[in-house]
Amino acid sequence: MTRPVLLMCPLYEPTQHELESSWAVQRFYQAKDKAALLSELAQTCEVVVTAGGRGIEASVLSQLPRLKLVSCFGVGVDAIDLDYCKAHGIAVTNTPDVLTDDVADLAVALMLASLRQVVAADRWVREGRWVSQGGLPLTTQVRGRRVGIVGLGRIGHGIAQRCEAFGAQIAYHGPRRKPVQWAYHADLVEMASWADVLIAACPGGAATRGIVSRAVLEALGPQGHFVNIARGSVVDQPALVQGLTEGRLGGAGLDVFEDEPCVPAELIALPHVVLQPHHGSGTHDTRTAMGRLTLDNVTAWFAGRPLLTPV
Ligand code: 8YV
Repeated sequence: MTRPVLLMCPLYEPTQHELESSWAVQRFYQAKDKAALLSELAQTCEVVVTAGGRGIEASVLSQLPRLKLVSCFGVGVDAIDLDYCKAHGIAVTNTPDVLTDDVADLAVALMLASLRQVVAADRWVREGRWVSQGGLPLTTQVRGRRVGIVGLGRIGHGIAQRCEAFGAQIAYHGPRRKPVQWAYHADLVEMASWADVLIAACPGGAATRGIVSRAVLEALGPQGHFVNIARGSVVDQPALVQGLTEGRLGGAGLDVFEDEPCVPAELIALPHVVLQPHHGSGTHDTRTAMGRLTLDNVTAWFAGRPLLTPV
């Protein structure tokens, strides 16, 4: 109970409860005087816990000269200043694997929702249009569609397997070819020209910022659908909004945005876009498993044992 832990943001409630029962947790996000809290912890705080969306920036890290571990509740560590951590010998852990299935499931759900207009069809029934106007205008089949996956990591791989089960054709883009049966495209514009559906599943951060560019979206074209379960930063969001508004892109299913939780009003107004509040990993099962890993990494560090999932 004596070891201090700085908590950057609220966590899944049972995880936070266990963290706060085990260690002397200080809630950064509720501190009125953040500078005073950091200076109080400067000589004692060795562990920070944060989440994927919040991360931790160099201006906070630099106030904690004794820091040894940042344990992240989430697989994406793009909001953590990894360069600073590396340069100062601070270990970073995340929660890979345990969320792969849920995030891949949501990607496929968004693809189906976009192609089959699941959300618009729900509105059609609720608004009485089935009675007044008849059936929904016809939609697009998944079987046989060409699905291009941006980033064939664990989650991208899970998406590819699921799409294959739906009878889609699969290709992928990433920094390097992998030993898989699916077609590799080194050029993302080229893959987007081939694809009917483009699914972003790559990590966020500087290396992928804006890779789904205006040119990529143009190549996907007016019949194309874009799905994003990665990070808002990987797509040129103004170009995405413009493409969807002007009918130069067919549809989209989006779980992540540039400036969460703010979603551009233009996207909210578009009936053929399916929007989700960044909850790819948002099931009790997965959040419980993510919490377990986050806590076990902290415990391991305090006990002097090897970290479970170092980045
Ligand atoms: C969030 C995610 O971390 O794992 C990631 O990278 O984007 C999510 O799982 C989650 O919302 C917890 O904040």
